[in-house]
Amino acid sequence: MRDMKGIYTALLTPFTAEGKINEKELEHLVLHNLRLGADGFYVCGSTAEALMLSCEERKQIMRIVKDCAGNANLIAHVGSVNERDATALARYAKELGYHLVSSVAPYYYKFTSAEIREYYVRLAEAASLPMLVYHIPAFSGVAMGVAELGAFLSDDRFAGIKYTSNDFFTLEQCKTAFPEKLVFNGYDEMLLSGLAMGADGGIGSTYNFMADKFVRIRSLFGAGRIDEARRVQQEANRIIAVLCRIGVMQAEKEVMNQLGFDFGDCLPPFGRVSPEEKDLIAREIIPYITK
Ligand code: MN9
Repeated sequence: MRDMKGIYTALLTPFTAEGKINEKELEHLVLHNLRLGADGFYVCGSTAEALMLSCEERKQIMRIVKDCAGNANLIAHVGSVNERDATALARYAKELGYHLVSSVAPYYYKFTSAEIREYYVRLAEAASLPMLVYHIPAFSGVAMGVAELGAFLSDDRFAGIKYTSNDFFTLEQCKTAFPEKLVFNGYDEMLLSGLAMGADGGIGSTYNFMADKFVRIRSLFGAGRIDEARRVQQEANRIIAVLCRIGVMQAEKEVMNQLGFDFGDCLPPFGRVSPEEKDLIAREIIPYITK
């Protein structure tokens, strides 16, 4: 079985001025992240604005990344409250040769636990790929505890969880009960905490431009050099605190633009970054990033 542990960049989506996916810049981003040491890519997740894209656009992104990612580990987020789209995307991920599929829980309508479970099982079966449950209660509004997450982990069709929550007790309980399953930490600012409680790696949006810091945190942690790992986490967190003040995804795109990429803006209804915020990024973030 392929080793899927590690540091995964949740890729941003660069757009042209006309609002089309900028293929060239997406390739550039993937290659840049391979240079920074990322082990793999989480494709079409929240960070990619995927829930605001059409099925065709999501397929286009999946294709571009597959074509330039070499031997990196690839996870396709296929989730949608439109299960027919999610199913088509899951099949497409398999066809392209992705290693895992992932999905946010179906949201908005307050589906029951049984409905959510059946959604996941149908998707995993449609893809014939192991499923990584994307647990992000703050965004999805779907709360899942040890019982619900454990029900997935005990099933062979499920590879593990992308765990975007700061409830590290639940993370630990899941990993301890199912040590052979993958658990990825989802909040970049708490990677070290997640690793300490048993996570196998992380998937994050700020990795787009500082994957090297997270690779370093993971390897220092693995070597038992906790004080040094914490210092790198502190460096990353100084940057993340600024992103949070501005709006994480809009600010991340501006960081890419200031690094010389051409990422455009987030899609509306996301707002634009103001001139003052651009200055803040230039002063407080850019000097601390590997070019
Ligand atoms: O999944 C990302 N989550 C969201 C990962 O974007 C909702 C994180 O990388 C956060 O953006 C990051 C900043 O809070 O930790």
